[in-house]
Amino acid sequence: MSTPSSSIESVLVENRVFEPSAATVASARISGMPAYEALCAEAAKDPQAFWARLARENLGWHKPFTQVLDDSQKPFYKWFADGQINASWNCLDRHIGTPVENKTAIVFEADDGAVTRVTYKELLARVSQFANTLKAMGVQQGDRVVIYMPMTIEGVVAMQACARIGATHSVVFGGFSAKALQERIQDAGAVAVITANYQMRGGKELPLKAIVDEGIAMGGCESIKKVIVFQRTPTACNMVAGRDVLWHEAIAGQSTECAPTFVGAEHPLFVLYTSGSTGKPKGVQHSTGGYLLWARLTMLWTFDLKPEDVFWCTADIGWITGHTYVAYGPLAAGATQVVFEGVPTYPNAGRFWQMIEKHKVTIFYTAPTAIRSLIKAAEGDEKVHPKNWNLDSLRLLGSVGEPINPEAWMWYHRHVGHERCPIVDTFWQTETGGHMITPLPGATPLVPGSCTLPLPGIEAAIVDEQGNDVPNGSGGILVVKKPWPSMIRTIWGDPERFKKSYFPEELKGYYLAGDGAVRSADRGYFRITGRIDDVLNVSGHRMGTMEIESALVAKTDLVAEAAVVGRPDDLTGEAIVAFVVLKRARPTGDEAKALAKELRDWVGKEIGPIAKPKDIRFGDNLPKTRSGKIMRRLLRAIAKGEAITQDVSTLENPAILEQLAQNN
Ligand code: 6R9
Repeated sequence: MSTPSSSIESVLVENRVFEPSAATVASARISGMPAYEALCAEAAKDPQAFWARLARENLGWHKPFTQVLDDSQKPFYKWFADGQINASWNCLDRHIGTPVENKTAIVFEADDGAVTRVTYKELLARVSQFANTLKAMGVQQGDRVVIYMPMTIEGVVAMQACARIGATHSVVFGGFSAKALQERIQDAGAVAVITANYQMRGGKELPLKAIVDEGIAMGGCESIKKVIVFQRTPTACNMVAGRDVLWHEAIAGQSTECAPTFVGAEHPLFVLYTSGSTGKPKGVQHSTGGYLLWARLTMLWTFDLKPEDVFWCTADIGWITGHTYVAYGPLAAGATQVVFEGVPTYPNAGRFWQMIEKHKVTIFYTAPTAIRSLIKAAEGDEKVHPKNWNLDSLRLLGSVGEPINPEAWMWYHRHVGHERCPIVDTFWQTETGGHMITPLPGATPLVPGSCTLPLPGIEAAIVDEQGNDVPNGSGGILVVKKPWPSMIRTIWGDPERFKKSYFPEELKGYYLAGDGAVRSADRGYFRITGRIDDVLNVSGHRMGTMEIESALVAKTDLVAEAAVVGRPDDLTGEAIVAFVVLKRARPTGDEAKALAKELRDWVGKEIGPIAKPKDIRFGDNLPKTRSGKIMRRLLRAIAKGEAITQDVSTLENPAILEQLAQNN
């Protein structure tokens, strides 16, 4: 862990401030800064009473909780532990008998533009029927189920059905490789996989089931008893007799009514794997009660959701954003939401704008990397500029996944929001379950590139390496000082790693986010300066450098040693650069090019295409200290193309720097 340098301040001076309009303030649930401050004061005065009030007002409890926070085994905090609840009941059944029951829950737009709608009532029937199917196959409360699905209504149904019967789902992003899938199945000890034969992305039919077969065939997946295959496209796929069943055949004859299984509030709703600073991804375990409270409440607070809104979060259900703001939050809040199967650039880079017009989207939530690539496309081709579509339905924009640079923020504000829509730059993580630091549209004055202030009840702070507060204006380590209901409960199967990763001893028991941050001197606004561990953020996706290094050295016939670092990239935020020492002479020219391609493809196979290094450089060796430690700060400078001005006196082999700095 290292403290980010405070020189960062100089490049981050941003003086533009955008106040919320009087009309937005007037209609907002949290209306004006005094209302925000009042909630913060309520939370500070008596946190337990604050959270208890919100949990009672926002969720339906089968058995009410009497205990709010149990911190007797910190950092293994428990919330509302003696309460009983079901997440699917809170997303679906609760709306039955209210005006929401016949409201559209999901507007699904397929890759080819075909649109399907389901109401809340219909969604409940589909979830119940699939829940009965899972039960009939022997899936029980507490079992883990891996979901490897495209963005579809069925993807959401699969998650909700697991929640309904108390099974813990673990969604694996459809872009992950067979190997990555196998590791997750093994780690979770899953009893079933729910997948599709193929997925459609950008007009291409891509296999999913074949990857499941490959992953299971790699071994160690004996826990898997059933594979359920949703037939997304007419193309047939391999089916293993006795193990595999087609979704539509399996659900036939199952009742569309299924009583929800009420579970303790701490029951693990899901495990979602994310990259950390070691080679092995962490299974982030979330609770049912605390998680769902925050999923619903942040829909109401951050997005100030109104009954007539059409909400669209573009994230895939394979990421936390797709869990909280597709599969759970919008449904728990009774919203109409758009679910999109495809990619932003197909059939052209105007797809998002076209869909906003077509579905009259009012709240649009996407990632800076998507915005930056659409800016580039619009600047290169007038025809895909958002001005070609009617975006008047929009009232609120959101950003998530990585810092949004002020230029991209301004473009989003002007060309998508028409200087009328507030932008909520939401900082949060897989581990936090939902938004942590974010503007509120009807209260917070906006500063481009800043996620502004913590939500009420979230005690975010910036500290030094001993856990002491640093003054506004100086950079430091982002922590959260008090537990909150939707926080990570543990790392699946590895409580020790949970403690070490998130509650290191030197930080006074604070939650360590893993990001650096700085607060502005004037307003105390937070600005995230990037990860302080060995985690990269590539197009809003977390990638561990160690994970990529492990994948590279797993190519044992070729690679002797590898070091991976990040380099700033205009489009993807960070780009992956790998320095590789081969078991043969250092290649140059065409040979180097061919080998770099081979290694890139290898990493794509080992982890997934998102982990492929952009740049691979071969060296006779890596820069190391006399004790043999790879000097990553030097590699980072080389990757950026910077001259080495740092102290290299501890370096064993200084000549290597020049060699690595040359492009192969
Ligand atoms: C929700 C999500 C978490 C990491 C996080 C940070 C970065 C997310 C951000 C942001 C600056 C924002 N991050 N939102 N950085 N501003 N608004 O993305 O979860 O995939 O776990 O990534 O993403 O570095 O630590 P996850």
